[in-house]
Amino acid sequence: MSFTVLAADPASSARRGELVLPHGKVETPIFMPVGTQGSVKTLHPTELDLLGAQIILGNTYHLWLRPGHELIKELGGLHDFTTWQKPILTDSGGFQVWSLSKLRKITEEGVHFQNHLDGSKMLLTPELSMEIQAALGSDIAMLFDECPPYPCDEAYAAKSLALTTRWARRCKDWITANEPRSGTGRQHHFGIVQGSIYANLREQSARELVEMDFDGYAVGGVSVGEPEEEMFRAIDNAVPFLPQNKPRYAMGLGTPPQILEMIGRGVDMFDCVMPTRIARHGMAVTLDGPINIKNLIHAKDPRPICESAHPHVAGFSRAYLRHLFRAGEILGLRLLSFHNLHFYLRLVSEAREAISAGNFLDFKKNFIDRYTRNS
Ligand code: PRF
Repeated sequence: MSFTVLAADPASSARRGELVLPHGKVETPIFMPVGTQGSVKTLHPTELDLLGAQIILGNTYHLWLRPGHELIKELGGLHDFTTWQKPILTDSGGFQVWSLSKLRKITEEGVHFQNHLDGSKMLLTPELSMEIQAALGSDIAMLFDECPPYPCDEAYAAKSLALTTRWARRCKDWITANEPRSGTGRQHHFGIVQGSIYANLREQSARELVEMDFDGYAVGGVSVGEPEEEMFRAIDNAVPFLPQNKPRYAMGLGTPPQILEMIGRGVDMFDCVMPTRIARHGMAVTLDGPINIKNLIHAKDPRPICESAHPHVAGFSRAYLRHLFRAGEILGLRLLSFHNLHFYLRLVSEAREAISAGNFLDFKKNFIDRYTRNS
């Protein structure tokens, strides 16, 4: 078994675990920094190590279009290409086609779209997505799914889910035919539960994927514009039908409080562009909630960005960080990206400790109370 539950919180569904992958172990709950193009924006891989990042995310869609999975494979796979030698998870591409390219069309075969780089017509299928991810050599490859929009009526959600399930079957067939390796050294594959806001569809999706037997299960189609309660409900409607002994991953979330809420609901893995994206706009997460470092109130502030900041950032005053942003200095983007990722990685690390200590719900409440006090 690649996944072991090491401790379970008696008062919630939170659990602490360990996932063994070809490029190393991952402690869960874990946050995965996003490196869409094979780079976590502005950061050096040694800095990711320094932050304690254990696994990062890459995107099939972007790396397929540029520089191409064959070139990456020729140069030793995504790990050697980027020099990041710890685990990598790749998303399957369908979701990114949907959010980035124009003129998209879904058929039984796959997703037809116009390449956003050169305008050419392309087709991404379940089999091709698996082939690209195998060539990239990621530790975890995601199945090819359709993420329905929000809002979405039940008839559309059911039709979309039926297609996602047929695509999952095609992915499974491709894996069975093409992945001869076994054990923890092989590429792992995660199914993606869809079904929008409909409890019956979420249950059906989870059951069908579990029946096909994957290494882990993600909940997709969340954080697509729905109210937060709907997002929590979607997780609650899927998790009870997922096996205890496999990792669970909520795709594309969230704020620090949302991540703790999800951990309390039994989710083990997270990814989100938010910490690095907002950093480039001068936003920093702190124990007292998010702040905009460009704001005038920080102009003469000698304090560090956050009392929990990493030593590499804690020595800089808020006034200096504000100056860097106002002067357009790249160091500002780098320092806030580093800080925000440190904040997220520290959050999940503290959550793991709290689960082991049996006080996860207290930890969650104290964190969220302080984080949201000023909002
Ligand atoms: N499917 C895939 N990737 C995703 C999502 C999804 O539903 C989401 C939704 N939050 C983010 N990334 N394949």
